[in-house]
Amino acid sequence: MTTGRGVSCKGAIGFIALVLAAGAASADIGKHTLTFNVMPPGAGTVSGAGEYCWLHLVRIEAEPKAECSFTGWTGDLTGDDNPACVFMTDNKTITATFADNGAPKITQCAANRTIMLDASCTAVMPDFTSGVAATDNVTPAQDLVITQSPEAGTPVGMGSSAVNITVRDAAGHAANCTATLTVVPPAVPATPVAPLVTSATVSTLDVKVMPDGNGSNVEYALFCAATGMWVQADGTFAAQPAWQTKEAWGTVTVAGLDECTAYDFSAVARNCHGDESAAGPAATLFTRDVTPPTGTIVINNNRSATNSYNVTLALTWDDGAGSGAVRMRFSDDGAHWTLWEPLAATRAYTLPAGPQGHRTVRVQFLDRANNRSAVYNDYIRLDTDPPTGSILINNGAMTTKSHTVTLNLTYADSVGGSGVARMRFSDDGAHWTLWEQPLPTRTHVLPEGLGYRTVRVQYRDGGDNVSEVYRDYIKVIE
Ligand SMILES: [Ca+2]
Ligand SMILES: [Ca+2]
Ligand SMILES: [Ca+2]
Repeated sequence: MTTGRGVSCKGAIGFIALVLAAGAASADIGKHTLTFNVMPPGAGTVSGAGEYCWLHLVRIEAEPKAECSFTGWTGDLTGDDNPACVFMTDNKTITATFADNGAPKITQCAANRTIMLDASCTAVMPDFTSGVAATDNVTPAQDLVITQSPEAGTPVGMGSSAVNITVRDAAGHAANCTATLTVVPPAVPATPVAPLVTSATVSTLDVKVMPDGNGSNVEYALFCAATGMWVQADGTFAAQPAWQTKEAWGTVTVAGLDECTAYDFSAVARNCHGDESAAGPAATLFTRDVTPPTGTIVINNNRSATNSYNVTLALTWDDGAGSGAVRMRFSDDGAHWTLWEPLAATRAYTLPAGPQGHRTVRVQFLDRANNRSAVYNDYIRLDTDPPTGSILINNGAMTTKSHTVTLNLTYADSVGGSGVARMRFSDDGAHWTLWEQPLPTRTHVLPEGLGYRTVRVQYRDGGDNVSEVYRDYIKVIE
């Protein structure tokens, strides 16, 4: 066998003579077609195809494409001579087979990509192959097989990782390139809106995390500035936050609260990566106030009696840490009350009409939560009648030699009166002693000189009613 472009077809002559001697059928004489197939398609070309006369000897030659080599003939010619001769005794179809020795060429590798962990902090490898462009000496671009490792859909964690791209031609030759996948944390959650705080009782409040646009995987913690602590899943407080999804929180009943106290709740959101939002605005609600206020009432600075229906009430009230007292009302009999009125520390009050005697004034206070205090009262004796009395000097003696005398005194107050509380004396009806304790007898020194001397007395009761002036006289002699 000879190879190379210098081959001739002379060696085939003897074979032709042999065919003639065999007496080929005359029907075989005429035009015959020589046809080539190329395997794999596009790996090379073959020269010599055409229509030839019977017994024509055709020189054929396979021309491999770049990075290809000729491997042999099949069909109506076998062997691997190249060039080769074909003796046209019939229509012939010959397949030239080439080897593809060239790897594909990647003209553009996949672009690097950055993806974000989703709300549940997972991510999968995206498809990098669609971004790859490659050519091959034989295999058409659309038939090149592009794969990646790790495969698309494989779970990936945070950080950067290499993605190996492989482009394979039909002959199995491969080219590689590398792209980088970077996985970053999920977005920091949006700042939550204020929670919904409802259903106040004396010691509990209901708190609900409200929708804020964050995904269902975002967790929340509930802070209470009033206590400086975090709400736990069971509604208690603790120093550390409890993280739960909105759904898991639902409506939590925060318990163990003080009565009538403001509690403010705000939410913080956290994603699966642990990134926390800013604290949202707070919502505040008071627990209920069920404790009534307390108070005091004093009539006329605690004097025991008065001679006037018009008195002054002094009032105090206290609702402790409660919602605060806001109203008061009054009653003379405990059955009929004035309208609720604004609080005042002092209030003019008119005692009920009627005979003199004790008057009781009752007060009640109201807090913002509508709790009524107990009834507090004070009483004072209304005394409108002045006392009565008498005076005798030295038991009614007509004369005396001494200027020092004894006054005999009687005094009384009317029924229901406050009683005689004071007395005073005067020698001239213009100048009086100070009011003093009443006693049945009292020593008195008459003005100097001889003659008639009159001593005057006045009595005063607990209601400051002053009696008329009672008097007696005596003659001072030598
Ligand atoms: Ca190739
Ligand atoms: Ca209260
Ligand atoms: Ca009186």
